Amino acid sequence: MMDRLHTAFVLATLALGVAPLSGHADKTIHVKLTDNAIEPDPRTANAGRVTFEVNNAANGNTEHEFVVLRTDRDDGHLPVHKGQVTESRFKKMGEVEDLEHGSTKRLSLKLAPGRYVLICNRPGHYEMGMHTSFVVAR
Ligand SMILES: [Cu+2]
Repeated sequence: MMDRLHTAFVLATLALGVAPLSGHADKTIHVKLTDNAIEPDPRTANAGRVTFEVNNAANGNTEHEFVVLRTDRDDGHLPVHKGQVTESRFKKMGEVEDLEHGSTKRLSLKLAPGRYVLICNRPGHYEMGMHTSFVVAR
């Protein structure tokens, strides 16, 4: 009896492993950093594991970074001190730093439903427009 249950369990697990679970698959968001913008594609994801693939596509030779904050605030109205968003005021989900010109880095996060903002917090870059909103649905 136990053997049959165990076999059924193993078979079910194997079936799950090969089935195209599009609704549950990891979601990759392609993020383009430019000199004055952050452009995620797409701009939303379902809750769960979300992988941001961040590319520094800016023209200049400037290094950029990518920070994910959890907040209901408008991405254009975050508190700024000396050219940098005050990250300590928010729940920081994760970041990738030191993105050289042309390079790509990945950031994989487990995100709950809600509103987030994506910023580059190199001094002055937020104020130059490197921010956008990101929504995680159920
Ligand atoms: Cu930047």
